[in-house]
Amino acid sequence: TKSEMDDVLKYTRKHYAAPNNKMFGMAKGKNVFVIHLESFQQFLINKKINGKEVTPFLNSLYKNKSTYSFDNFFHQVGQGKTSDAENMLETSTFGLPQGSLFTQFGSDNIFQAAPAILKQQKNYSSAVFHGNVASFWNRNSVYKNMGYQYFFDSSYYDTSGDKSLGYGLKDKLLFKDSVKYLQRLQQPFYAKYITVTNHFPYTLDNEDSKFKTTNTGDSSVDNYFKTAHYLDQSIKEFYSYLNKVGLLKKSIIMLYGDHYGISNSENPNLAKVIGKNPDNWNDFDNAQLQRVPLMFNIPGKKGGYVDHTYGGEIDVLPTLLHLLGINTKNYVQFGTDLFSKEHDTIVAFRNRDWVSTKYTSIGGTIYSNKTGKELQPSPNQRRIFNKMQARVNTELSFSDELNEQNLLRFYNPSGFTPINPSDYNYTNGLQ
Ligand code: GP9
Ligand code: MN
Repeated sequence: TKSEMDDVLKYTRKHYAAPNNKMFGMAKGKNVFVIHLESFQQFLINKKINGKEVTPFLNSLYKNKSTYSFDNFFHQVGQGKTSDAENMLETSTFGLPQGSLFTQFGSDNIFQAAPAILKQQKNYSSAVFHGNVASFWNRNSVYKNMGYQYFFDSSYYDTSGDKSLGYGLKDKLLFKDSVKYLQRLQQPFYAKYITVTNHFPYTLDNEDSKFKTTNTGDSSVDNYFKTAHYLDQSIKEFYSYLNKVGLLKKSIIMLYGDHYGISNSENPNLAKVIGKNPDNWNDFDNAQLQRVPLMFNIPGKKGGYVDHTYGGEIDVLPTLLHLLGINTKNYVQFGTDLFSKEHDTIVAFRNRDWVSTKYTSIGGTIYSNKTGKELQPSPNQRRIFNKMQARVNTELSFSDELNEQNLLRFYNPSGFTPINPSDYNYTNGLQ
């Protein structure tokens, strides 16, 4: 109902974090590339195997002065995996406690999503490039409701023979074969690339990755480094194209890992490779491995650095919009700008566990981030942790209420026109 919507609004307005003046508008008017690094975890960054960097190109971006990188950034997906990550990044609302929001509500819900906001505020065009079929995760419906103008799914590329693997067109080919569509997008544009090759079970033809990997005996772990290396090369090739045609300096490129690639049950096999002890491996160790990269690369800028702020996928949209010089106050968003002094540093996982700057809470057990050891909280500490837990619960429940009841139909901020999905017909895209 309308009054439920009002309660959500009361919460998000109070939780809102004002932009940081130093960062607001830094990428104003630029094209936006969102590069979705499939199953890519933070430990890959700067990792060497047999003396060789796994992802040399991303490493160079990570530490480049033109990049704002985060090293305490966590994925927050649930069962909707990639689609949950997409939902958080496009709408700054959480995925669902069970299942995928894209699948369950994506066809009918009203969204205040990035493509619509960018179109209406700054006349951006928008497109998704992805090597899998359009119906996967119900994307063909969801994207229309989000206001995506174009969706270049696998039907737009030659995916025959060994050009594609499990989840679709190989990444190098996706980047390469997309440019004929990209070239024709009206600028400024918001273009999202969803890669697929670095996806479980991490199979790849030998000629595609010559990377000499680990020998742990766990085939996921060993092959993960090979496909991650391939993904890195594909980004490098795309960058060299963007540079050649002059798009690079007119753009902000945001790169992020959507979720873990190595599951909790395999983490002990990974432990030694990343310099950790596999004995007594526990829930705290698993939680720490849910870090994924987030980088805002703004070619031409010089103030970039590695930011240690704690945050998660829910925080990306307000951060990006503020970089583009767009106010977010009127939208319903659960995340807060990572650069804001008022940023909320408690990172909620979908199951209500959480990580904060000093403590990690798993199933009600509190660990110290510094020692990795379980805490025996004093009554006073207990009160503080209970409060933090309550904040996490509130945030998740309001997001669920909003999405499960499609409450945005009761709230139309000024300057926002709800999307009419029938305005979009991807089968007649730019083909
Ligand atoms: C496929 C892809 C994979 O289109 O995006 O999704 P995931 O299995 O990671 O959720
Ligand atoms: Mn994924």
